Amino acid sequence: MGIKIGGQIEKVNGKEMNYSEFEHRYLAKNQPVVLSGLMDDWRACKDWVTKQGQPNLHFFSIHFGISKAQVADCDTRDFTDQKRVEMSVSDFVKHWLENSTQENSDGANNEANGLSVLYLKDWHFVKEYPEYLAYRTPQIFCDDWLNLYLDSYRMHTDPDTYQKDNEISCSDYRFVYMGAKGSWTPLHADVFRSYSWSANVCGKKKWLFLPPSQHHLVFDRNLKNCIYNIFDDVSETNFPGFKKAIWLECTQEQNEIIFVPSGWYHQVHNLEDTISINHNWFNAYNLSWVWDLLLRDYNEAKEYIEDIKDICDDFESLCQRNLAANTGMNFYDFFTFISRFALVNVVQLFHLHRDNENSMWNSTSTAQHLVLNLVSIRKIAIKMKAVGVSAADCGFFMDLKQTLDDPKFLKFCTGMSQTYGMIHKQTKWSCEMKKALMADFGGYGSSISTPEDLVKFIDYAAQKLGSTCSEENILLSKFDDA
Ligand SMILES: O=C(O)CCC(=O)C(=O)O
Repeated sequence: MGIKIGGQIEKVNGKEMNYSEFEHRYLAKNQPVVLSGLMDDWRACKDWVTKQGQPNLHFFSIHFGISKAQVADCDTRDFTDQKRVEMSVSDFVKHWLENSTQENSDGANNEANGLSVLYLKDWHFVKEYPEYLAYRTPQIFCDDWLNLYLDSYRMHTDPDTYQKDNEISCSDYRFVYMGAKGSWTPLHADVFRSYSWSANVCGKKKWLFLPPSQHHLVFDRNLKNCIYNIFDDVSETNFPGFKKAIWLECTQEQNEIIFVPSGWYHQVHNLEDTISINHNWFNAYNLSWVWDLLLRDYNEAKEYIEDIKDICDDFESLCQRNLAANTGMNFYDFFTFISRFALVNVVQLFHLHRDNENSMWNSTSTAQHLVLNLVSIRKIAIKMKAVGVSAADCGFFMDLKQTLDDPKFLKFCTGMSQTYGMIHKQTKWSCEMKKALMADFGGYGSSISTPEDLVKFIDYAAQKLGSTCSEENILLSKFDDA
């Protein structure tokens, strides 16, 4: 039985789309879209593609051959994913070329010649080659809290389990994917329920999408196991809802970028030899989904080890450690993340206020964006408070003065300011702002270690800004709406 296709993903000219249009039509509505015209000046599109439009595999071997990356064997399942091994890029290219020579000479497909289809995935190319500048993230995808944060901080620091490997694998969520025709990615929703965008530098992909409202249809009765391959002969007994699922489909051509909304399940097939670049990210619009997922994973991790609770000295720490190992962050990491983001947004708002003499500063698109961010962080802090999260348990507290003095935080501020400067074409933050901010917050004696502290801090900042506005205080009124 085939799957039911309910429609195609919309395709639009990305050159005609500004940030605010993308935000309202796709980001806020969590809808997929394919965009053309956003890769015209990418170096990757020249260097990585031959004149005949094929992946320039020799270029990869010569320039990046020594890099190591994850390679999936598309013919071998390993739990919910494909079996993965680490391989050098040059060995991967060698395998690819051997495979294609064999196919050409005997006309046999890979199944017949016994060679696996390999798919190089999750290669942290930007981290490894920051000077090479293979591409520029399109402006509409720039409000990326995940990668911005990881440019200055680590998501999770656990001295017990710290490993060099971990450092690179959790360093960012900007990847290169390379695979021959026939390589594919099983059904999944993205890490942290993040958004992703994926750009086809070369080749063609087929995408199948299922909106979050239909998730339950690809899970078993206990909502534990998800279907691996929707084109398999899926058991109706195990997955009774599957036949009711209605999929959206898309064939993504070379030089097109697809926006994958938060929490949408998708399966992807390379219809030709393909190279793509993809980023995962989240921001104010899907932050609450990230928290919901973390909470669900925490409850699952806890349930899993419930029977050792009585003999365990510090059961809660163990749950948080398991959560970080399985999901990539735990409650404290996430709380640290949103606390630093709250401060960076407050810094930018105060800067905007001081930089703009006129009283209209608070109606600029930048101010509204920063307020939206703070409102969403505040909402999450309230949810975290209900669960009783306290980062003090893991030794984290954010002292305002110390944080503003920390070079990592200053790098974070600069990155944020550059990004928002680009999105809203606004002036950038300068380090001088730090002194001014200290004057504004000199009287704020408390540090932040609980969600309650964080809510108080955001409210304090809102009040302070509100007192400088002659008309209605936008910050406070947005919080009232929330
Ligand atoms: O291109 C692929 O094979 C998978 C990409 C993907 O799942 C994503 O970008 O979210």
